[in-house]
Amino acid sequence: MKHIFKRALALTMIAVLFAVSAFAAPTFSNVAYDKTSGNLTVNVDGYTGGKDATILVLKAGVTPAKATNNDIIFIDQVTIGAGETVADYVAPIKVRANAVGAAGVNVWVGGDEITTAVPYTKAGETGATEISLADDPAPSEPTYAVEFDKTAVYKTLEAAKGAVKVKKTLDGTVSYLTAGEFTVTETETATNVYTFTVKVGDKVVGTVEGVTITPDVTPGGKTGITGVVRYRRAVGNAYDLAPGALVLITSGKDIVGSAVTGSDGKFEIEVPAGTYRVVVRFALLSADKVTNYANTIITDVAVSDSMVSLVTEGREYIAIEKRLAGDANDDGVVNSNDLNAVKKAISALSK
Ligand SMILES: [Ca+2]
Repeated sequence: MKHIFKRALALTMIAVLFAVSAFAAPTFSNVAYDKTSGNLTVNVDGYTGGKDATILVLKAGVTPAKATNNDIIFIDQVTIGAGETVADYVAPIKVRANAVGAAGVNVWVGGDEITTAVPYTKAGETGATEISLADDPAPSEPTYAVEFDKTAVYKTLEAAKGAVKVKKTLDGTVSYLTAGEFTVTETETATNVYTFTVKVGDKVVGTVEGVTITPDVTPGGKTGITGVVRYRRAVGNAYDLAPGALVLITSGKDIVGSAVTGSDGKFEIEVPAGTYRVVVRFALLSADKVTNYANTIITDVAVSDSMVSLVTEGREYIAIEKRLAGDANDDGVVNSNDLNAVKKAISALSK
């Protein structure tokens, strides 16, 4: 049979419930308090079927022998079913605990097989374990500190952003966040100078001002075309440095840049980003002759954010080829245009 004791009767019942002779004490298999529902779940195992089992929930620190009416939060008795060994309780203790001002409770069990009330003791503890009814304390808020070495040289923005560290301090424990645990966004305040904003989630945890990037190629610096010009020797397939070659950079019909190669065959012409045609003209000079070479024309040369080192396809320099017999218009190829040019010249002469 099951008894639900009114508190008015409880005090007198306690003495009775816990005063019977018994066998080996059953053990707690589960004690759990759900703060949301206010229910305390208690499962006790090891009873004998047909015996009565009792639960007593008291204000923390109070023993059954010393309990007063206001110390009793919950009391119940169940009869263990035939062949069963378990007593299960769900005790709605929240309202009563609030009413008597209990911030925590102890759970005691008794019954036919327990001579003296047995408290619930958490593994590893001694005595009655208090079950706190209070809400969990608010978790400690970590603090963050952004660290960045401004004395180091950063060649790229990404390298600088990757050097940002975020130190986390939580309850006195210091650790560093991993790269995925924070974000770094940048604002460019001057050329190659940035302010970093560091966030953990949506929260700004720090900024770093005056982050300077020192790239190998200075953005905003020179853009254009550079190269070394070589001409094919009269005999064989070797190419010699071509000094005094005229290099023209054209955009459409306009010449946008020009240079003459030095004795090392090099030239460097600054032009803004764009796509260009490069025309290289060369004449080999000796003490008593001038030998014209064919024009080298390289089209669709793209310049974006740096100096483009221009070469003839398959070579490490710009090749100047011999002038072809029959190349009347000096464009490096012999075709019907040359024939027409010659015809036109002859025609003009004959008039
Ligand atoms: Ca031609």
